[in-house]
Amino acid sequence: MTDSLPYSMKDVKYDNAKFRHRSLYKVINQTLLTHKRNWLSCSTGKFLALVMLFGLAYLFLTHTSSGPEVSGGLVKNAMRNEKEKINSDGVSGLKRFWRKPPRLPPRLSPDEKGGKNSFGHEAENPSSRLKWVSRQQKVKDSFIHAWSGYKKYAMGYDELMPLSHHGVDGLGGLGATVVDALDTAIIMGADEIVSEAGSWIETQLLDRIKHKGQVNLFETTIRVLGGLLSAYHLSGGDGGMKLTRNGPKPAVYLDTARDLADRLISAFTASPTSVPYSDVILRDSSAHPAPGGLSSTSEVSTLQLEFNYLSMVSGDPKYSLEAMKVLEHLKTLPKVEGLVPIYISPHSGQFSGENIRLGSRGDSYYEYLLKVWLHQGGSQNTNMTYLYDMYSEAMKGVHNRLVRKSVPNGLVFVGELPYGSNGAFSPKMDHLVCFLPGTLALGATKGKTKERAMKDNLLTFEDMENLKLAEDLMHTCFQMYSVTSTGLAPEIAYFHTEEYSEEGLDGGNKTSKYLSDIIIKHADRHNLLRPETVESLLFLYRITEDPKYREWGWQIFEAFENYTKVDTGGYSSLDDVTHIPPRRRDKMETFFLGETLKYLYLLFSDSDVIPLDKFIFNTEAHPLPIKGAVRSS
Ligand code: DMJ
Repeated sequence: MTDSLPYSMKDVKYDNAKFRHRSLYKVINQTLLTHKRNWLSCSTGKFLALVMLFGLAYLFLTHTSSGPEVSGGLVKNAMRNEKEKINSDGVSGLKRFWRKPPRLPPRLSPDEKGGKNSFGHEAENPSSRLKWVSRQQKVKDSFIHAWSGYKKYAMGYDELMPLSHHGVDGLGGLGATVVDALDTAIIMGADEIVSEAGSWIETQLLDRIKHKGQVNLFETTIRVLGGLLSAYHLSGGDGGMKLTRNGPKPAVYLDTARDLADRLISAFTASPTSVPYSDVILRDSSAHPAPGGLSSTSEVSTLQLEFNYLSMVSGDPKYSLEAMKVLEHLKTLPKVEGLVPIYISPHSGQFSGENIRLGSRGDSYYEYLLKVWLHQGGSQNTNMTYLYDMYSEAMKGVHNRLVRKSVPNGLVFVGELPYGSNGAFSPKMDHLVCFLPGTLALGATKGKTKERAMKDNLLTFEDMENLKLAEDLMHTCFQMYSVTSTGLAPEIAYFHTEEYSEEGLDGGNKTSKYLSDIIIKHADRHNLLRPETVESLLFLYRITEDPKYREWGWQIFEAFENYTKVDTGGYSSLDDVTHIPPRRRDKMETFFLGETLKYLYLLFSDSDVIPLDKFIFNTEAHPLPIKGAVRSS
């Protein structure tokens, strides 16, 4: 090594220091420090000392830190980290000047990777990172705005009516928005909201649970029980992450969850079969079937993540035992290539009717087959293999029976079989089906990146097919937004096929290539601020690392901002997404805070915030730690 080389031996011995840019000052500094001679005694040494003095003076005069400070939690930290990262590439002051280079894990430099991953996606650079950090902050601002409206006009009610400035109890009166929003606030570092929501839960919720009447088993489990359990873990319970110091002790969330579940469990025990009743009367812990006697298939099969986790952390197996009986029973019922009707009878334990779809009443049956399996340890846990088998068979059924392409532009969509496997195919797709791309991607790589899973040889042919379907469906779900005048998706879309077309029912965005592929009927033009598309964007982005999914999420977020934000606080649903200005509906659904904004925030965050291979999101976006995968650091 010659004296003029700009690296000390110490630098080249580890990490990728040789790829890092070195400033002139650092070069001189290290040359001087590593030189064995008494350098001040020679003229070159004196000259270098002079240069160094000038350099130090220059640093003092020119490098004071600048740029706007952003307040709050993870965003603030990320902004700070960003500034540090950017500064560390250049010259930023005395402290950094003397600091030893950090010990980084061995990593390919962007140069070495050609700035791309093996799928050709650009590696994130510091300025694009900053862009996402600031977009993430915008999502947090929206969350704060949504909460401010709720707090002002509807605190303690289930939902906000943002136009009339009222609250409404559409979910039984357990303050569903408070509990649904809490873990989003924890993840975002919205400390004030964590305190407000936490103290409401501590002082009010138990009393509500003891005295309220009828609630729906499914809605209460996914929103309230799921929200409490996730808050319990994220605030440090169960050796959890302790993302917040605000709010009550984690035990408050767990005790409340337990009291609630002790009442909800009557839906299982009161039923003559393993299929629970749909409704519970909280105050006397009794349960009864829904008015028509039937339960929704998705509802009875979307309780297990929450009940299993409660058993894990409480040490009482009864919750898990009751909830898992449902899935064990569903395993034994006849299916059409894994696909099931959307109704089931708690009296007979049999499916009812023939209507098969992945939209309303069917959706999260398929989601939980996969997620409960993953949550219980995936392939490590052989007792649960039947769940993965049911999921895998059902996805083959989706490929074979429900997937079609639209004309003229070939959008891949998932339709319905309203009259069963021998009946006609309907090219109807609920926005709810847009959970599927995310689930398919998760099922393919089990939460790892596609690159990692491929390098480790983990992907089967079936996984690759499912991943491809996930990407195709993701594109379609995004186009359901892009074809409308507002840039927001309708509740339901139909697809133009060889067999089916209707004139004059397009989304209104005349510049969209897919205008005639997607048909939107008048009755289906509303938007309820639903999360499914941004949920899947998060999974697709984290798994494929393709930045286009983030850009799509940003476009959707901007459309929400443009058309659903209410000046006085909160966000509203819309009557018609094809018309500008869209007429507003006086309702802010709890899942806008619990899911939509959380998924957008995470889409713009680093992938190690609530990592997909350590957490499972319940169907209401409440992350629960995978068995054995998460311990506090
Ligand atoms: C949420 O309550 C859940 O995501 C559920 O699985 C489906 N419906 C809403 C959101 O659209």
